[in-house]
Amino acid sequence: MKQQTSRILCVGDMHLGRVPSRLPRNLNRFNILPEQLSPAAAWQSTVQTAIREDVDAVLLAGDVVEAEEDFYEAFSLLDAGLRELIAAGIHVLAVAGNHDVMVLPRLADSLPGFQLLGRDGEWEEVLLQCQNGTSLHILGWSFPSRAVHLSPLESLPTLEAPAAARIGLLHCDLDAGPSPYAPVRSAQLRQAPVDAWMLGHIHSPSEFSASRPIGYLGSLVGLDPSETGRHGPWLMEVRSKTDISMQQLSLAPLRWESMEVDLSELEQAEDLPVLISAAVGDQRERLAPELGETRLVGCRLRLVGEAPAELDRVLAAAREGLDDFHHERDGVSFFIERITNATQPRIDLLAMSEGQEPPALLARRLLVLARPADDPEKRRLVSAAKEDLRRLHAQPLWSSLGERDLSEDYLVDLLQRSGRSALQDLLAQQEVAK
Ligand SMILES: [Mn+2]
Repeated sequence: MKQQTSRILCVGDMHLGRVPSRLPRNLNRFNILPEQLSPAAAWQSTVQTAIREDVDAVLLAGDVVEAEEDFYEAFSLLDAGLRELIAAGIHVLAVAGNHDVMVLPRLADSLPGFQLLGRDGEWEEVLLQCQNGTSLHILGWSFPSRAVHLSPLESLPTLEAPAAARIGLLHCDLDAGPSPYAPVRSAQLRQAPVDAWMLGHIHSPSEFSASRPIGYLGSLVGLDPSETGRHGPWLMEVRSKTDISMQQLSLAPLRWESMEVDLSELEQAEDLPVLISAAVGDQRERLAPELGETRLVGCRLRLVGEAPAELDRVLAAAREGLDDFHHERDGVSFFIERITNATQPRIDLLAMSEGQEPPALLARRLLVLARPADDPEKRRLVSAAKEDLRRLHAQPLWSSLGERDLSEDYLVDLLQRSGRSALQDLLAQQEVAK
């Protein structure tokens, strides 16, 4: 017998009307218009996807619009998309978040087929008939005012566990302690007879568990550089009450990434732009399988490791030229939003190794470690480290480390990294003491 599956598209915080911040100044060089990157563009492609995929329902988890005042444009885009969905025979249900207390009730009153759940802060449940003859319960609660200090779960009526799956739709502040945004504890959600909770409010999407998904859908588009990674609606497939899967669709046209670039191996500062280009290219390769409908990726770079001489000068020039940076492949463009410098100064080990102070002794050992493998002094250092680590691993506390293969390469790398880190610490202490 064919498995009976209901399919629902779940949409998190859209904030229609908001323009993503920190976009590059001259977007036109990417052949992209700002409105193609907006939540409204993502909403339109969400609507098209719902129709193409012929889903049973679209659920909106609140904060659908950014501002209740001055939202005429957002309102008409929302309205147009909802009408398309309804005309295609798709159920559309929403709960209001703290941003759309007024707008959603008004829209629900004027648009038959668009259903607001849990108006005035009263829990409400509807039974959806799906295309394959199955049904689903959708349970929801809407913000009655912009601030709600009590957990909505406190007023959840006693519910029977129905035969069909029950999906909860709620805008709330999860496990955040006291909050004006409907504070809720995970335990409360788990205790309720609800098979999946789709939440709005926090913009970073959750990892959903395989059997009983509970978590945040995330913003539909990353609205600023802190909203990194994949964003988009989630396709939920309900096979039974205990078999509900979630898959996020990469429909957001704009994506933010934060990346670390290690300068330790960079011989001269002049090569910084080449290293940055290569790092962005690598990132593109990593992201390729999940770029979906992404058009533009904004990268926030953090430089780490030991910096070569003259980095500041080259970095200043690189920052000046950021507007010209452009990496484009297969229709996806990358730009650099910001570069922060978290490097440490590179140590001149040779100069440092003069003298008898602890930093000098450490610097001399690091120089020894850089010699060829057959150098007798290096061999002594490495085998002493091997003995120490063996003894350590034999102790019960460290036994979980197991029988690590203490190869020469591993040991040299470990000693170099820990030695350099200790030397940086010693030098920093000296700076403070000065
Ligand atoms: Mn919110």
